[in-house]
Amino acid sequence: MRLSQSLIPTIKEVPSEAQIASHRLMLRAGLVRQTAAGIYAWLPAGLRVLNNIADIVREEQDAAGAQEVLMPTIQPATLWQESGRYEDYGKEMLRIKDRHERDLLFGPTNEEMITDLYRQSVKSYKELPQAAYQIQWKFRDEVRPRFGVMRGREFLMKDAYSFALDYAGAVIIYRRMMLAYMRTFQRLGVKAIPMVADTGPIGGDLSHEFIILAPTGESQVFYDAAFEDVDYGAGNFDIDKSEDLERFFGIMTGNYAATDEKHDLDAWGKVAEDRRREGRGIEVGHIFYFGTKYSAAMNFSVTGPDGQKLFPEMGSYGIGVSRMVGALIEASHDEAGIIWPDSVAPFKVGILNLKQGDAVTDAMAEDVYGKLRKVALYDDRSERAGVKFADADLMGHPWQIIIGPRGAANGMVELKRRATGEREELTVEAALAKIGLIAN
Ligand code: 5CA
Repeated sequence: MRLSQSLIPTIKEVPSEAQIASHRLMLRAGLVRQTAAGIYAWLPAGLRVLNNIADIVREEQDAAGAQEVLMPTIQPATLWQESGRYEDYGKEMLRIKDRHERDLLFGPTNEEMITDLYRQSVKSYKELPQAAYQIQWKFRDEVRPRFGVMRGREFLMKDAYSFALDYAGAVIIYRRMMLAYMRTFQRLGVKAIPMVADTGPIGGDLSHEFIILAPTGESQVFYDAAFEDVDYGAGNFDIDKSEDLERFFGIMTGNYAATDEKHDLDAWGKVAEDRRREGRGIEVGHIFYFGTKYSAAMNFSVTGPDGQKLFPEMGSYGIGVSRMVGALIEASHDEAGIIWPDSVAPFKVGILNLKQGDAVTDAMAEDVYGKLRKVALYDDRSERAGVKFADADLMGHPWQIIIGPRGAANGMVELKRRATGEREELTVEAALAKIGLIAN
């Protein structure tokens, strides 16, 4: 994209309404704009990040055997009356009436709807186990939306739901999902730790939340060093082998990890001193096993092998996709701006034309842009070099190709790596080869 013709409104001033780094940087880098309290519009650069995260989440959900669906954001109240949650959910639920005075709501989560969809079509034990997921907007009328997209009212969630025939089957899916989550976070370039959690309004008796480590996170976390060097990749764990899942789950649950609310000093004291780690973290995911809570309440049963009636054992699994954008920034930024992990960056490369209007510089910059059209943001504005340097650092492109008149005259560009600040002078070909984009 050409920055001169893009809706990427960077700002130099620090927005006064933003209390945390990621909120400030998302506004300053032109990723989002607030349209009402806790409700945000995603501008082109922000949307690219959101989509990149969603793509990684999707690939790992597919690999875990879940199938993608898309349910509506608006739900009939009758479904929630069946489960008994319509009254329980309280003021966080946005309730709507249509022109026929029918009660609707903007979904805060989808346990009831997915149970209804399965109830309509799945009748036999032979069709289970199954898992389905969607990446869809949710609305929760939070009393105090804050920290930008981290605690919004409208937010994008990946929510998955599973149906198994018995407890043992449900546990296998729960573990697969946990492994899929750890793989997702690894690919997103962040360290995440699963912790035993309360189940809240979703209910159930087994639950973990996933905290990613970020120095500015909202909760204090205590964990064993064992979490630091696990490789969650397919080379280490086969997601389709139950013995691998068991080994994985053993590492995740056999080592100490807790947020400050659940911190247990006795148990912590038993962790070897050189293995104790402390930090700050942000909750980005939450998974639940709740047995037959919804299937029984909503009368969804299948016929078992002996003709008996079985209520499927269910679980649900959430990742805050839009919160993840803020959380990644909390985990990876400096004084100058965002430092995107390569896997989610909106643009892999920023091309900085330091002398817009100079024939030789323009020609070279246009040539480089021509080669990198899909992955680059070309700063072709008639701005001072200083403004372009500052904005490129603010926007956090992993690589910058800096093109000035002196270098251009000799066929050279400067290549800068955002994360380390390293710069070197190279030919265009060498720069592209180094970034790994020569084939694009
Ligand atoms: N039904 C379950 C799992 S599908 C569920 O709703 N779980 S949840 O309430 O824990 O939400 C899942 C994830 O959504 C959270 O871990 C968090 O990352 C994200 N989330 C929840 N509330 C908000 C919010 N107000 N703003 C942004 N993200 C949120």
